[in-house]
Amino acid sequence: MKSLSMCVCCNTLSSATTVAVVCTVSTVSYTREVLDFHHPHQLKEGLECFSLDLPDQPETLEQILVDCRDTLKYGVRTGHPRFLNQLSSGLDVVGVAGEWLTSTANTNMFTYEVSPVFVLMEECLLKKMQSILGWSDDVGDGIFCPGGTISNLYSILVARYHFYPEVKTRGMGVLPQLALFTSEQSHYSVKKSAAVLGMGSENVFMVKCDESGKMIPAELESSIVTAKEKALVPFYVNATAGTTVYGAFDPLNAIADICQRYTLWMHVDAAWGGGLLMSDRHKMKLQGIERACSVTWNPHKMMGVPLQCSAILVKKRGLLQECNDFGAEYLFQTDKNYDVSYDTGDKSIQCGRHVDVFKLWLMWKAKGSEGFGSQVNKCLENAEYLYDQLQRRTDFELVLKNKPEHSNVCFWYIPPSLRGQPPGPDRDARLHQVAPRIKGRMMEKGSVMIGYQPLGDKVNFFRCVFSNPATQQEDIDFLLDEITRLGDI
Ligand code: ABU
Repeated sequence: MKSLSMCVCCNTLSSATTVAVVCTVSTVSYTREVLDFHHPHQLKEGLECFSLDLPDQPETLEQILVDCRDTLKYGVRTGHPRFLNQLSSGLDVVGVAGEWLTSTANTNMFTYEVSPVFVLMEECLLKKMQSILGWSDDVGDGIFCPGGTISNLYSILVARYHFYPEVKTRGMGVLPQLALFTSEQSHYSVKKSAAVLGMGSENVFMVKCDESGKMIPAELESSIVTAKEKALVPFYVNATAGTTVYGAFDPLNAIADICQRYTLWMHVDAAWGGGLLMSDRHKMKLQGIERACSVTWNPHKMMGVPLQCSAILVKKRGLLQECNDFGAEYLFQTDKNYDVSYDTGDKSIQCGRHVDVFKLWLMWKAKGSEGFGSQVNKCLENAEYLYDQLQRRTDFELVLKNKPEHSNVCFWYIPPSLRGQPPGPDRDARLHQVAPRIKGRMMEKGSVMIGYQPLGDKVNFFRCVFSNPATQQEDIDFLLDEITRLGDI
């Protein structure tokens, strides 16, 4: 089969003969860096033939091509196997083709009338994802939306509507003071959504986690009791399947038991961890997800779909529509010549909605479910390899002692000046500066990219995440050697 392949080093397309297009091309010696870093003022001032200024007169075609080349040149090569900075990475050639075709179609997801094929593809993908979650055929609904934060926001919106449908028309005055629960390691979007939806971020209870970053069910229960004692009304629990920093999986069955006991809406934020459902080896880490009332799952993370591609899945069919519909008569006429239940746009809080489904559908066709499973396995093997290497080396310290559950690996680099120094505030203060300094040097050199952050009482540490199946063990060896080189300057 003749197919296109994307060069991860220079972002160019070329023709290649392969059996199946599965993932990005990987090479061991790279001709391009991950990035060619410039400070904002340098890019704004303009570089060589590249200027951000908008002309009054049209540019030549030659200059337009230079603009395209330079846009990639001064951007970050997120498809590079050494881009380990973000949960979304990689460059899947079928996904890119899907994105191009989507732009060529240039249509809108709101009605079947203008998106007949894409609307049916969305339905087909949502059903497939629901069956992977373990939901039965007669339940389930959902919508693709712009990212995990918005998917999580939808979960709170529909949960509130489920318990208090009159809020849609009568507003906040009909509500008691509601309380939400999420782990202290969960994504900040839960607090943000509570603020956006007028519930107040202070009414989000941050439930304590164990040392590996998992929510402690007993702490959840005692937070619920505390909220009730303060005359708040608990209604929503967010459990996380794959936390952003540690990649931890909350104990979903234990949380579901508590939600059942207190009649609370259980949402699972599987934006990051949902991809593991595609792997027979790893899907058991999400046991209990079938009991959730709603789930966020971002195929643009672990499944390598080009940004953006995020789904909110809701178990109660019809709830999204009831919660959000306003039946604008210029768009959602009820006397159309087809089954208007396929005008799915009124389920959304948006009007116009980008087509995010085609690239995922096309990739699923090209890889099959098993292909996604292999990609996930490869990324988690990379994480294990990094974990093993870190254990062997004396110049690094793991943040978590146990084998990673997801592809997140967190660690400190200990520069020679700190080796042998006893633990304490002085060492912590100095260690806190190490990761940002090395990261700065990394970016200026452009050789590799990896994230860092403090967390709880832990000073800045590196977080390496693998979601690009093109990353090889050589890249991981390079990462550690490069940190050592840059850290010892
Ligand atoms: N929660 C959005 C993705 C965060 C990250 O890439 O690290």
